[in-house]
Amino acid sequence: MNQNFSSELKTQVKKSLQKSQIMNTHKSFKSFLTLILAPFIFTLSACGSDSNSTENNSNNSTKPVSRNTATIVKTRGQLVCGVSGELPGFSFVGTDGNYSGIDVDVCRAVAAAVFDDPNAVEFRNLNSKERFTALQTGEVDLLSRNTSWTLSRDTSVGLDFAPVVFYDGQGMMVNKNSGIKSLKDLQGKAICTQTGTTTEQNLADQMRKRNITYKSVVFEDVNVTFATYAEGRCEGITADRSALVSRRTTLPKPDDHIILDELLSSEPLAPAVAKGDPQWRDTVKWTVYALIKAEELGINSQNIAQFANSNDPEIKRFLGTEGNLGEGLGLSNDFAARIVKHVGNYGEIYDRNLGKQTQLNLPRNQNQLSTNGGLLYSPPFR
Ligand SMILES: N[C@@H](CCC(=O)N[C@@H](CS)C(=O)NCC(=O)O)C(=O)O
Repeated sequence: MNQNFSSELKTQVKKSLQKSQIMNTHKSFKSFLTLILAPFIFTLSACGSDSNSTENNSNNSTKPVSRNTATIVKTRGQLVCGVSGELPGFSFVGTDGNYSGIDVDVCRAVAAAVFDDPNAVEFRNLNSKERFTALQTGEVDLLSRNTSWTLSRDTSVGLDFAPVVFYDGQGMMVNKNSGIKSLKDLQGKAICTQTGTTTEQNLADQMRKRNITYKSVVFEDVNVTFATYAEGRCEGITADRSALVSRRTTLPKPDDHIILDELLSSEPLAPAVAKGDPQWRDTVKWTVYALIKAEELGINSQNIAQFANSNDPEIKRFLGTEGNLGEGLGLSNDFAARIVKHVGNYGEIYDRNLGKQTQLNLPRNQNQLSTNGGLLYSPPFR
């Protein structure tokens, strides 16, 4: 399915910029000021911005929650899933209000496991800065939003991560005609990025390491960040490579922009839940593993019915026709079958959102199964 995101994004960017100009709320007034003052608020320093101040939106004493999200979700009859909504291929809301993307499909897979209904999900758009608080306060049950697994997020920020759904790395995008070929060519130049991300921190680290002075231009709103770059007010823009590829499709002339070969970091993107809720953590964890295991076993949404009478013990356990693996998670024993039936296996999800037939056309590389040379691998279903 070939998707054209750019016209929908243009409308959203316009709305975002208009919102900044309306100034009828404190937040939009802040955005307005940020936009207007953008050229003046940058940090000019080899150390970049004060990286730790924006990463952990929460304070350092985040306590594990004591809630039973599985029960809350079941009682509500719906999963509330935090996504970005602004990244084609990962999580994107079209003008028709429909969500799509690999992160969105992870939410749907959890709903399929719990309710046998992939549509029992309410999506909430969260920007980089607000995402962790939304999880900690219980505003969302699950964060499935291009979020990098890091030590501090796993400890002081109070998250528990499910397995990685996309192995990524940070990249830098520049205009093809700028003559910029590597990070060192960005000496003294302005670089746009979004606050509350590992991106902001990695940029500071990498430039400091190379002794490169640059102007850090940071925004809370992804649309403003990319619009500022598109207007030529930043010579470079940095984000996860997948995000750069995704958002490049929304720029007025995507082919005018190139992503430099240099990689600034490793960014393992994984769903997360609030720490202190082991049953819910296991539910999300084994939902992701079910997607991977199904691909390992060659089971997909189209052929799953043919496996109903399989006499392979591993397949029987996986599909729940034998044993009681679901019970340990508080789920039906056919939870994995529900996931595959409704949402597909990992490969199907990847292909439909990021694969060759999409505008992103991201090669699977590290996101192949380990048997094909990648990093994806499921522990045994036994
Ligand atoms: N993976 C990095 C970066 C994630 C991130 O939030 N990237 C921005 C830049 S593209 C984004 O997705 N923004 C979308 C939004 O705010 O809705 C992290 O976890 O900190």
